[in-house]
This record gives sequence, structure tokens and C-alpha cells, in this order.
Amino acid sequence: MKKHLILVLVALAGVMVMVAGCTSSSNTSPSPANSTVTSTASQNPVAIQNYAFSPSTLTIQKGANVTWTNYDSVQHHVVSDSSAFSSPLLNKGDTYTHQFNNTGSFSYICSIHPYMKGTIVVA
Ligand SMILES: [Cu+2]
Repeated sequence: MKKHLILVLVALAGVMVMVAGCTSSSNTSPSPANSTVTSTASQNPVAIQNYAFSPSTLTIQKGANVTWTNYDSVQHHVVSDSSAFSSPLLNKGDTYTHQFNNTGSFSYICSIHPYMKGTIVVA
């Protein structure tokens, strides 16, 4: 029990350092021009637009949510390659939220348009 508490405290300290590092670096460097985003927020949006996921690669913290929103007038279907998550068919304006409780790299596609690819990295 006590050992577990210490582990939690160590993990929290690590998160604090990460947050502080991101905050200080974001002030000095411009946001990346590519479609890779690192977030420390608990709610993270991914837009499905023009047959693409934006950002295509999103790094989040363990326990955070990702919400996909379909802005296209066609249906899309978010499915992880490892079956870790799978959305219902998303019509225009529909959203799908998944909470990531395991660390790792989760690549996914739209099953209707398999050339649509994205990755959620859980740190
Ligand atoms: Cu699609």
C-alpha cells in the first residue's frame, strides 16, 4: 500500500516536470508545422476532414480522452489496428470519444477509406 503511494507520487512528479517542460518550450519555439501534436490536456480533439485525420499523430497522456469529430459529409469509421478501440459509423457532425488508459502507440484507420491513417501515442 505504502509502496503504491510512493509510485503514484513519483509518477505525479514526472507529470509535473513534463508539463513544466512543455510550457517553457512552447513560449520560445513556434508550433510545429507538421501534423504531429503533443498534448497534456485531458480532452483532445481530432478532426476528420477532407478524408484525413488532423492531427494525424497526437501524443497524449495516459488516462486522457480523444474525441474524433467528422466534419465531412460522408461517413467515416475510426478503427484501431490492434482493435483497442472502434467507433460507430460517424455521420457529419458525429463525435466519438475514447479514453486511453494504456501507454503505447495506437495506429488507426478509417475502415471505409483505409488510406486514412492516424496514430495516437499515449505517453
Ligand atoms: Cu473514411
